[in-house]
Amino acid sequence: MSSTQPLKLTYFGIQGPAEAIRLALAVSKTPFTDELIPGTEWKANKPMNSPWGQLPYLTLPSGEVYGQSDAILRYVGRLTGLLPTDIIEEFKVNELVGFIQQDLRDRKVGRSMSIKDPAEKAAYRAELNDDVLPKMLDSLVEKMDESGFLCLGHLTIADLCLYTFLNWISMGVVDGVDGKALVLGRPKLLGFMENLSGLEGVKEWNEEQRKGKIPIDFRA
Ligand SMILES: N[C@@H](CCC(=O)N[C@@H](CS)C(=O)NCC(=O)O)C(=O)O
Repeated sequence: MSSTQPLKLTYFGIQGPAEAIRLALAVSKTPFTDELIPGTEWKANKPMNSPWGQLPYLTLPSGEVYGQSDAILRYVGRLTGLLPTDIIEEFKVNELVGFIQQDLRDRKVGRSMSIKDPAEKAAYRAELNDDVLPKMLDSLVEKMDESGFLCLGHLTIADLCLYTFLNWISMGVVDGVDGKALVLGRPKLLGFMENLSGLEGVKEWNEEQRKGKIPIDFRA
């Protein structure tokens, strides 16, 4: 790849852990190629250029390739100003990113994806929906300020993580979890989603880039 080419993010044609990265690039108007790999192509050709045998991965203009979604998100966050350079501000953002990505997305909702037994899965999801997620989301809401963002009074990668997580659980793809109700029942969270959805770059990305390709909005 020549140095005149933009960043290239390679992932499946779903939101997953790539969507916060895509949004960070989109809202900051950083040119990038959004390479969407069909599952069949991945199965036939993996690991392609992936350094960890997984998607997503990011190809830099220099041709260097890096994986791991959180590392890519933080790199892109720094590149776009959505991850502050001040060490304490960065700490605040990363603390929220950890809670959203590791605890909410991976340890709680993500873990339920691998439960094979239908009864066990239904019971786990019911507890998730009725008890675990409400408590975790309430603890997040308590920490939010009045700015409409999670912290620092402006958009950061933590906001994009929460926005994409809440969109995901609101799409009806996680059976037993009513993400829409969890958002609609919390005015501050609803305000957050309205704020994020209305940001010029997010709106543009959702309307223009995603139309008909990937479901994008918690109300859809
Ligand atoms: N820790 C990795 C996990 C990536 C991951 O689990 N990728 C999945 C898709 S979300 C994948 O590549 N699955 C296909 C495969 O493993 O062959 C990251 O955050 O980037």
